[in-house]
This record gives sequence, C-alpha cells and structure tokens, in this order.
Amino acid sequence: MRIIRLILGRLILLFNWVFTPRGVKRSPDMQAIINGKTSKLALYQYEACPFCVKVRREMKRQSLSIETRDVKRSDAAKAELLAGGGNLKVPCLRIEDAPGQARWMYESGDIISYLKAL
Ligand SMILES: N[C@@H](CCC(=O)N[C@@H](CS)C(=O)NCC(=O)O)C(=O)O
Repeated sequence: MRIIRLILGRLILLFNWVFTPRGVKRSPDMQAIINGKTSKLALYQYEACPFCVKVRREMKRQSLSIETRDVKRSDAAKAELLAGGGNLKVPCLRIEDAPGQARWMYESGDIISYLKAL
C-alpha cells in the first residue's frame, strides 16, 4: 500500500511538472500589491498530495508567491498546523488577518476560491 501511494505520488508530481501551468504576467506595481497580500499567507501541505498539487497549480497560474510549509518534512510545521488549525489535514491555508491573529482554511476548493478572489 505504501509503495502504491509512493508511486502514485511520484506520478502526480511528474504530471504536474510536465503540465506546469503558465503564470499570469502583471506589471511590477500590480505584482507588488499582490505580493503584499500573499505575504500574510502560508500553505501547509505535503509535496505529493493531489489536493495540495491542485492548490499549488492555482498559485502558479496566478503567480502568487505564498510560503509553503511541508507538514511531512517539518515537525515544527506539523505542530503549528495541529495547534492552529486543529487537524492534521492538508492543504490548509493560514491567513494572518492581524499580527498574532490567524484563520486556518482547510479544503482545497475553498482555498482556491479564496486565492481567486485576492
Ligand atoms: N477534501 C479535502 C481532502 C484533503 C485530504 O484528504 N488530504 C489528505 C492528504 S492528500 C490528508 O490530509 N489526509 C489526512 C487526514 O484526512 O487526516 C480537500 O479537498 O482539501
């Protein structure tokens, strides 16, 4: 089962690499405004999770620079997700509304809708 999951994960990454979406091009001023908004976001994720890949593809499509934190590779990221979001489930978007005040958004579909509305 672990081997099948590993192979499927690698296939998803290969597909994602071959068919990487093109990022939208903005003027430097517009991109700076978007970068300001996305600096308040962090995506908690696994590299080969299909739902995380879906969200990362949307980030790429929209040229959104969002920090990603790999919950499988980093114990600190895992602890942050559990303490803040409450569930060890990915993807999860951390949205910092104000210093020390954050919302945690699960569900790839909701995250993508949020990113589209930025
Ligand atoms: N409906 C969710 C599915 C997310 C999901 O199943 N993620 C898996 C990794 S691919 C996970 O975190 N599983 C752990 C769990 O459900 O506890 C979405 O679209 O984001």
